[in-house]
Amino acid sequence: MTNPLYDALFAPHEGKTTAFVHLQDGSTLSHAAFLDIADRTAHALVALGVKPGDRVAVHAEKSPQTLALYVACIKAGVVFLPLNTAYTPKELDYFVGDSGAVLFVCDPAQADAMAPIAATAGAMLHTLGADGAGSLSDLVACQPGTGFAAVSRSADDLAAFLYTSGTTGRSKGAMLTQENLLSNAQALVDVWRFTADDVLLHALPIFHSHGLFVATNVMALAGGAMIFLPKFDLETVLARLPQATTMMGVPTFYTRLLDDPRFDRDLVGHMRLFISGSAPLLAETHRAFEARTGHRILERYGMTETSMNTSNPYDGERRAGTVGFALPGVEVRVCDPETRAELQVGEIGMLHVRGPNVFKGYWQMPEKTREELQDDGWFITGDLARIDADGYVTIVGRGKDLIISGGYNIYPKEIEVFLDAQPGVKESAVVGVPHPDFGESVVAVLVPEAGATLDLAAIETAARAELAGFKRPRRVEIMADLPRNTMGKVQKNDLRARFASVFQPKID
Ligand code: MCA
Ligand code: AMP
Repeated sequence: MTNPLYDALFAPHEGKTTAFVHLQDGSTLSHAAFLDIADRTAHALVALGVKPGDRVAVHAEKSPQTLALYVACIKAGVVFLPLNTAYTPKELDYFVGDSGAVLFVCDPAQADAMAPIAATAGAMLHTLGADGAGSLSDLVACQPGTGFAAVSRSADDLAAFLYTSGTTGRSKGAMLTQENLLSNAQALVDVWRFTADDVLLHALPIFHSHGLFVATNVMALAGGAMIFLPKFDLETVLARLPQATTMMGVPTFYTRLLDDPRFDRDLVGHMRLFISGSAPLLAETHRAFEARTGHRILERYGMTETSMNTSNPYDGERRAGTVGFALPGVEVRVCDPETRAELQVGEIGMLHVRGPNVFKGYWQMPEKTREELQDDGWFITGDLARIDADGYVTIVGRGKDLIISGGYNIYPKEIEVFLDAQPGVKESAVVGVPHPDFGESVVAVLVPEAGATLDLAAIETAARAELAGFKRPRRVEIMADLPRNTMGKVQKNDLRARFASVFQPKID
């Protein structure tokens, strides 16, 4: 009986009394104590009737108990589906229903709002709060501790679902197998030299690939410890860095640190490694970071569908503005976006990736899967890139209409569909423009119907009710017409250029 992911990441640490999770309140959970909670949680899942292959949708704050629920799912052969805590009930309704989740775990404070969603989807509803309390925890507390026998899984069995939005239409559930997650964790521990001596400063959310798989799976495999913070809070991060050896973050983490003069060489001289990803790290941030701290940030590149694909080297040159080389076992190539023919070294085209990290497909979307995942295993990333003669990959742009704000993906189409439905709006266009804190932020251009006066306050209220906060336009502009080319296509480049500096600080 084997469960490759559990056997590699967690089984070796059963009974180990060294620290796994350091919490913000100063307390610590050992590997053994954490795995004890995971075992109890796995027993609770079974008691609830959750079976191998079932989906468990989780909309809960970051806590050791939420992480233990993830491990319990792996051990019980259940598919873990984490959901951004910022999602509104309207957004969650789709994910819970589409995934066919049998159990929906939410925050106790939101139980009333979530009950209709669970009822419609036919899912059981349980609660788990940031403090670890809730109806699920009550059930977990009555279960036996260690001794849950890992459910046998093959490498190809599903371990997790992560929804990613699409440039058109509905969000897609990316199905990730045990092998996808395990192969990536092994490659990253190897190339980034993680060991049991490492302490990772973990301030990322755990509902995305970055915080859950890259950070947590790597630390579990290495047998190290995490300083597990509920979110990125500058004061807390500055206070805890002296106890860490490594940190992973989105570029916003690093620009926020650089904005504070207390972040200096003395504070982080002891650190082994800073890693950045999820969004482009500006070359100027890379250089400013080195000048201030003496550390060269190691930038890597990945996607929800593939986990990590490339990384700058640990020992060699960490080249600013590039995302480094293909990871061991992963192939990358650049192809013509139309013909899909492979391009020459140095040419810009669509980046394709292939390897054990590449997902199994989109849940119940065989056509979408075929569009992006070729029969020969190559996945079309939607990112435009160049590979230099020495193998460094540079992401030069996106072939997909996508905004990345503070590491969160925002699909303009989704916001446009919402805006177009607002009273008095004839049409809309949503673009991302540079933002000093979030890298990019959202500008919405609204075209009113003839004679209509738009009620922007009402639109803002509706946006708060329907869209996760990070997706809301930070700036709304009204125009009589959208710029279009002769084919009638909206010229988003024109809009991006026109509003390029709306978020830039004014220089007097
Ligand atoms: C929060 N807000 C945001 C964002 N985050 N607005 C735009 N972009 C954001 N990223 C808004 C909230 O809606 C709220 O708005 C206000 O900011 C304050 O919320 P708060 O939570 O306090 O914000 P924050 O602490 O400033 O958060 C910024 C953050 C956070 C620390 C950068 O967004 C973050 O942790 N980002 C990491 C995302 C991540 O893990 N991405 C990995 C994806 P209002 O006041 O109006 O209500 S995985 C991935 O991309 C691939 C696989 C990869 O390669 O890793
Ligand atoms: P997600 O759908 O959340 O997995 O986001 C994946 C997307 O984030 C990729 O397709 C890229 O567009 C972007 N991304 C991730 N890491 C980087 C990076 N280091 N540089 C540039 N873009 C990145």
